[in-house]
Amino acid sequence: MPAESNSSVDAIVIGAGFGGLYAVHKLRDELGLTVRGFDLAGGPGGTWWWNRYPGARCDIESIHYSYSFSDEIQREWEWSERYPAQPEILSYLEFCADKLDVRKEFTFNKRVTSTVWDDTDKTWTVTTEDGETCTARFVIAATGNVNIPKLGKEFPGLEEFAGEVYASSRWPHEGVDLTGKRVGVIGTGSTGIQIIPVIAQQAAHLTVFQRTPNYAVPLGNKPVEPPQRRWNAENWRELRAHSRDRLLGAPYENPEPSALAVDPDERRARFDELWRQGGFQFLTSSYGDLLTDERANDTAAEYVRERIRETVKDPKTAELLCPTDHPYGTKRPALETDYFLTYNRDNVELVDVRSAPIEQVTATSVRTTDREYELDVIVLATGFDAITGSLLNLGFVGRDGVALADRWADGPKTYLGISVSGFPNLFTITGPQSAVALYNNPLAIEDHVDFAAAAIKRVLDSGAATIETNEEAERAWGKEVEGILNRTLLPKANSWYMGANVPGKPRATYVFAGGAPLYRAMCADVMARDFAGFSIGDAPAPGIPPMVQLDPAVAMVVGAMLQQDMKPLEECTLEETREAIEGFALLQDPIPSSVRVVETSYRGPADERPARIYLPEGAESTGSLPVIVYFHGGGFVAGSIDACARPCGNLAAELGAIVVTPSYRLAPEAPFPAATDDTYAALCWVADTIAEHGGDPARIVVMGESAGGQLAAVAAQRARDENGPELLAQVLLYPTIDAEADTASRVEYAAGPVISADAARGMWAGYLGETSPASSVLASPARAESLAGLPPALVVSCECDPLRDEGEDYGRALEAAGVPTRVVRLEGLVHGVYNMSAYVPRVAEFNRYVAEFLQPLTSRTAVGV
Ligand code: N01
Repeated sequence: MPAESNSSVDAIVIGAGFGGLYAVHKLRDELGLTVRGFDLAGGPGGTWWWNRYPGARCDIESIHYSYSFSDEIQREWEWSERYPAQPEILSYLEFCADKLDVRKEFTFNKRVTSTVWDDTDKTWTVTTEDGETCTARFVIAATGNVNIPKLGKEFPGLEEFAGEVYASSRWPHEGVDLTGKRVGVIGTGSTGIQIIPVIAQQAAHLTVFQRTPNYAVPLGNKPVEPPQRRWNAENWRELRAHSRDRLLGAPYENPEPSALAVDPDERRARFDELWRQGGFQFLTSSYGDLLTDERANDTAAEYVRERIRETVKDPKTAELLCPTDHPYGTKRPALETDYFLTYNRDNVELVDVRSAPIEQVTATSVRTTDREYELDVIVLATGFDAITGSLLNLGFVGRDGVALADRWADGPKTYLGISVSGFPNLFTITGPQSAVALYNNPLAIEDHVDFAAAAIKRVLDSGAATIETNEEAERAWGKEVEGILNRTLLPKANSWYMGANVPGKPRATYVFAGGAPLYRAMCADVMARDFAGFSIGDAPAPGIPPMVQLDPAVAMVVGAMLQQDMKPLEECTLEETREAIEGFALLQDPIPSSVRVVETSYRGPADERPARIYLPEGAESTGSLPVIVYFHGGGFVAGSIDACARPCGNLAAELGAIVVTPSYRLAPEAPFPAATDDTYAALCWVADTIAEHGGDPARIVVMGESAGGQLAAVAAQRARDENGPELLAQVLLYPTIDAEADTASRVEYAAGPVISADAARGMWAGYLGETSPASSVLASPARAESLAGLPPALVVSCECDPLRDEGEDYGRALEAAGVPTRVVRLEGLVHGVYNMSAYVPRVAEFNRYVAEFLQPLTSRTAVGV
């Protein structure tokens, strides 16, 4: 299409890389919109059009680093190498552009200089450097994250240099002959690590100016042989299955949980194996705590350093190449081919510009504070004004004349990394605060374009003119993303992830570090709730969805669960459910060594049942300690005294109380009312015998978690009604109270996370069987004739829990009946979280509330009031 100087279309797409090409196809061919595209490059390819430096290559396997949306493209394109080089990726994108027939919508060699919103017409106007304008209702900014190069502004005198200066990302298309030349490369990031070995082979002499040494793991590149190519073409579906369910968006094997949980020999063998294999798997498939635990990270960091020392002959150079100032993986992990070996060449010299910084470039040299290096060529591999740079370069001015540069003066503010309040109908593909840095880009891009297209369709179908997020959603997202980032070690590096590589750029939250599956689940939750957090036209935005409200530590646990291919509980068999509930033990802090554990048993109505007593330090000698009888959760069909051992041990230590956990018969083998009969019998047994262990039978508290909370509530009622033990209090942690509860939280959090409303219903059905009445007070204690005279109650609920409201309602009903009651809701937490203490620091709040609640009760009784 010939470019018109003033045109109007439905949507403008800026950028013709993976994002822009797919966006034009999607909007034009699936939504039927008119679309124009602009790109400063001379053709399609995005970053792969610009980055033509020697050695430029992708470090995610070709089969994974490619589009997944088109069967035809997948079948027809054959990759020649495990990791594709730049020319091959560029050819691939040109092939895709032709296949999709999208080139004709793009105007190339066009620099967009401003993108301005008109709130009267509800349109954007894009203006290019040569004065052309184009208006459209929607703009898709698909400008990538690393395309505004720093270009040496930090080196005084660079413009005076009489030799040649090349920026890696602006490499001349015709190539550069460096034969016989003295070349200096500044920068040892991913680009430097690729370009240095190639230049070293050509140049007479190569000086590498290194400010920060970088970890690099072997790439392990090799050709894809013809039989494999044929197999790939036929089996790409299998090859790509699970990609989106893994941290990086590539189907790499899941890691072992912790580098610290295995012995050093086993760990070394694992690192050796992954080192030999090459690729990102060294990070993603070794140990799951490398990016969250510094001690775990040290094991990998030290391994890499050892390999550097082994490879580089000169010990001084080797030491200079060993990174020590940041944990492994906290800068974008680099992958190398002969990088460290290159320093064994006679024509290569490494200069440490951390200890002696570059102070001046002269006509013939680079001068550091301690020496001058004569050069013919300077190569800048110094990185980019990443993530926000390319967007700010488009001159965005939104509603009320507010410039994006001003809104983001302190760092980016976005919702999902795809939308900005005050900038309606704008979608930033893999924008700031999206999963950009840790998500295989072609797939991340497809997800974002699909999201944008769905949002546009929603607007068009509604007849409204705009879709726009708001500041509340941005704040919630910013808090979530920052919280997740701070749970990782990434802030420990001065990287482009942190905005720390460009002088003057604010250090802020630029990346979503929770990985692809969590990010996708959050976006899916937004979509499933009719674009929650977005206003469509003048309609008020639906509230922030649960996944975006999660406590960041919980979000990380949920993200890890999503990577395990775990079935939702409602789809599990009984055995799978039981296995899943026992698995929570992996998420718990160990029992403090001060707590003594006594294995015992009690006589239940049907059989002799195991029980466990946790004695805090000095219990037997002190005598007369308060006693907590704790019933485990598990939906009446799962759970055990093993699964709750660690929380109970900690409870005993933190409260200085004796904790007793009786086992009880599980449904469906032993249906209702077996569990309540057992637990009530256990309570009576404790009252009769606990004095032998130093417990005070006059100060017994019943407590339970989830279904155990229901059993505790029922036990309290039975103790009242059947002349049972006098209880000091009842503590109900997010209890399920009524099989047939019809509450708002069962609707709002119907899909969980962690437990869904359907899973809860399934467990109740398993407990009650076909015939038992849900209305029996032994099943639904809220239906008791009277709640008066029950022991004081503490109900702790979790905000993002389908069962939240029934527990809170029960608490309010107790209070109305005159029972001293406290109801506490923990924001951002989920069902089952009491069992995640090793990963969720806020679990400590539960025991703090319990201690606070029980303290006056226990001390009053102790003094005989
Ligand atoms: O840029 P970088 P990059 N004085 O910012 C140094 C993608 N990519 O182009 O660490 C002296 O990582 C700087 O030193 P320091 C990939 O996402 C992918 O290498 O700031 N030195 C650092 O060593 C990657 O992360 C692929 O102390 C200065 C280097 O320059 C992203 O692009 C290949 C300096 C910059 O490293 C960017 O990588 C290539 C100064 N004033 C790139 N300023 C693959 O797919 C900067 N440096 C394989």
